[in-house]
Amino acid sequence: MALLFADSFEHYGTSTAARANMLAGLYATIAGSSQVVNDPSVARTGNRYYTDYQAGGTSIRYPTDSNEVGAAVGIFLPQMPTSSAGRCGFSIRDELQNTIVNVAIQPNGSVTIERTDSAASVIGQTDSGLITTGAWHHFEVRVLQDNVVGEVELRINGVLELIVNNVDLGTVLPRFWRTWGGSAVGSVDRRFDDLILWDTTGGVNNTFFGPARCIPNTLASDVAGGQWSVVGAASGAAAVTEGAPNADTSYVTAAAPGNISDYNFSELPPEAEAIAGICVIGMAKLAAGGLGNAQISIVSDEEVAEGEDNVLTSAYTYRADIFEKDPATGQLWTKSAFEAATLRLEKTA
Ligand SMILES: [Ca+2]
Ligand SMILES: [Ca+2]
Repeated sequence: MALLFADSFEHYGTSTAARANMLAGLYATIAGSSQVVNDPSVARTGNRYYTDYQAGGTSIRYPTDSNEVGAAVGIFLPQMPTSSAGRCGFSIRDELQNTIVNVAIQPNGSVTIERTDSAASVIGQTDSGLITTGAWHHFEVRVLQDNVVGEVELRINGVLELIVNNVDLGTVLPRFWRTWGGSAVGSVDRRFDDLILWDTTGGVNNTFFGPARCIPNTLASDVAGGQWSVVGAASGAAAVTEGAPNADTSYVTAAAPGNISDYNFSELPPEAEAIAGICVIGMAKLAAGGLGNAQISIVSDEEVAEGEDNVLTSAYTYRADIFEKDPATGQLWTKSAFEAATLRLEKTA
């Protein structure tokens, strides 16, 4: 595993409903007035992006215990911070949400690496003028947490801008990626799209992704013979593919362990030539008390890449599965192989 999570913010809904949905299983904290915005003219991929206000941050948990992690994200600022105290960006934090490093955009368009939330703790700074308003910039950082040989490497739009070696980055493992703004960031609007989290433990995707995109894909149609029932929609694919979860309005359901349904993906855009991996984010619950498991897998040329066997509860909960390699080849996905593959739902218990 190296690609850990990917999000284009397309399926949580918008505004306050999105905040509640994001907190149903994946994100750990959401700042009070932040939201998903539906604005295709600004979004870097799909129709939507995430925007953060205030100094409080939105965080998502790294699912692994790695001391070396990476984060890639597109950031768009409508206006620059007007003071150093209003600088903004994101953090890598530990289990207690203590900062390991901040990546902060300064009023002069430089990017600083801070060891703590104090502006006095800068351990690296790029040239000025690197970040401009009104355009998406691709930020990617690698953090090696160590209290003697800690490292931070920063790339902007795929270009190495900063590397800091042999710094004390504490004794606690990275655990969260978190949006961040200084004490005076106020109502400055920071926009995020195409968030990718990774670590260095895998055979693929264990280093910088470059200016990658998280392209949203939806289920196009049902494969005949599916054993899950469809409620509230014309097809299973339509029931589970939405711009916002609609709870018990439309869904697919299975009663018997072993029930399987397969679904076809939509075509990818022509520019999707290299595929680093597939992140499937699904929301599920038990319809009644008791026990029940469900699994999301991907089937390619009759070979199955299995996702987690999830123990469900009676609360709708988001979970994410990563499929880095085509199970038919053991290699990264190609566009044609992905488009020929199917998504499988199985009630496993
Ligand atoms: Ca998006
Ligand atoms: Ca639905």
